[in-house]
Amino acid sequence: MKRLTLISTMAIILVLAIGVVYAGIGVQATEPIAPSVITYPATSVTTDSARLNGDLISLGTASSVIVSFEWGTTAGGPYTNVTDNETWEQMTSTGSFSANLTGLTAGTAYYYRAKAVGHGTCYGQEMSFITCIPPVTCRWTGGGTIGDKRDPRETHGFELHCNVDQLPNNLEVNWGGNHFHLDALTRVVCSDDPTINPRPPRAGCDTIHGWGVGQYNGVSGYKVEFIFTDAGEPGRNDWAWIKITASNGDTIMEVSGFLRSGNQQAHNC
Ligand SMILES: [Ca+2]
Ligand SMILES: [Ca+2]
Repeated sequence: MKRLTLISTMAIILVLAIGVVYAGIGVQATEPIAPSVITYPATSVTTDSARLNGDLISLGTASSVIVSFEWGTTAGGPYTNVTDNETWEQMTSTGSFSANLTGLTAGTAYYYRAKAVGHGTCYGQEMSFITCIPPVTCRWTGGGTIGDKRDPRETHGFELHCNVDQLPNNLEVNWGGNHFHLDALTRVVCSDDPTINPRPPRAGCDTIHGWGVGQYNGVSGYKVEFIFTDAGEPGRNDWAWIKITASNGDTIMEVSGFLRSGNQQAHNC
């Protein structure tokens, strides 16, 4: 009887030992596996903002994974910023995710990578984008007479903005008893001509090219296109071109040249 009891006890110990071994194998089978993530190109890039995109392609062994982005202005890192807590996302299944960056500097390269934290941490490849350069915005005032003394006397005066919605936008042109009055600026482009170097530079642009509609001798429906440059002071190196056309395309007047008198002045807004 005692012998049987001893055998039974040994059998129980053996079964327990095998159980422990199997349990050990079971732990090994569920060893943690880190998630996998891909960095995608940025979208909605503006002068001061962008959207970063990523894709969680595997959760690994975790039931949920926290995704975010590391970003900065140095290629290859170190990435000095992490998308803030509000844009952190806890994902319980694979899929895409994104985060919006704001307050960025215009015309600057940014580098970023997606990050996923589950049972371990993984990173996507680095991607980059460059924020847009803002359009030049200036205000223009002045006027004068275009051409030399052989040309018919023309005078013009204006206050204009490099934005059709930024008012006022006024232009008056007088020649030979005729006059043109700008009713609305319909398009405008301001730029910085590298060959024009006003000293000192007072504005981010030295050239304004505009299109508009207005009245010729009090009658509406006429078009104007013009270019004015500011080469500093006095205004004799400032250049101007004005063309006024009827609705059928006929040229009413066109004049161009350096200023005989007056001054055209670009200002920062
Ligand atoms: Ca210039
Ligand atoms: Ca000038």
